[in-house]
Amino acid sequence: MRLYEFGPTRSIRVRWTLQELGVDFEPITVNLMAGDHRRPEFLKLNPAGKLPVLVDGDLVLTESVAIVLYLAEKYADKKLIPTDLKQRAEVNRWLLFATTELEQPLWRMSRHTSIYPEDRRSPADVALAREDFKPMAAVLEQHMRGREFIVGDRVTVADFVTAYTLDWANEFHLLDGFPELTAYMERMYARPKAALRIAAAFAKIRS
Ligand SMILES: N[C@@H](CCC(=O)N[C@@H](CS)C(=O)NCC(=O)O)C(=O)O
Repeated sequence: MRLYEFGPTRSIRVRWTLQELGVDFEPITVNLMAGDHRRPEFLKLNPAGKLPVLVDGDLVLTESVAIVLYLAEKYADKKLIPTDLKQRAEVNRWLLFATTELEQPLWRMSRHTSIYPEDRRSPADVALAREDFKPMAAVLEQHMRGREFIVGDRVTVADFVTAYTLDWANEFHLLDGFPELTAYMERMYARPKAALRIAAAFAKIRS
């Protein structure tokens, strides 16, 4: 199994899942800063030119959430996805919540603060995205009261995806005022097989 990844990106979600599963994999760095994701060899794997990509035999899978679900189902004995239908539905619900309601404002903020060329960045959209994020974070804050994990009483892939997404929010100082989310994220990253925090992954590629 090969994981095409780059330190501080959404590939963290997949690396975290693989580490928790204890599965051997070959990590392949695709340096986004050097433009390696636009090279023809990589575009053959993912025509979208994005990370992460998982290659497992003849399966070439893109989309971080599809990959973590595939891994959880492939190694079902590790119980990173519930077998109960209603609990699985809850896992899917929170995966979609993380990637639509939480991630999208963060993605807009990242684009308008560091990804788009300076003359195309919109400070007004950054401000709007901050406002879009907060009520959705409040929904999760309320959900996490009295809970250790997002669904049920054991860890699932929804926790890895959400904790990474909250760490991304933390990079924008968006978790101030959300003590449950801050504590939950820190608890998740304190797990022995957790991936690196975004800041640490950035520091590693700069060193
Ligand atoms: N929905 C995709 C998003 C993938 C994505 O945008 N990856 C970023 C890194 S976090 C990327 O590769 N960006 C390169 C680019 O957009 O040029 C997923 O979750 O896998």
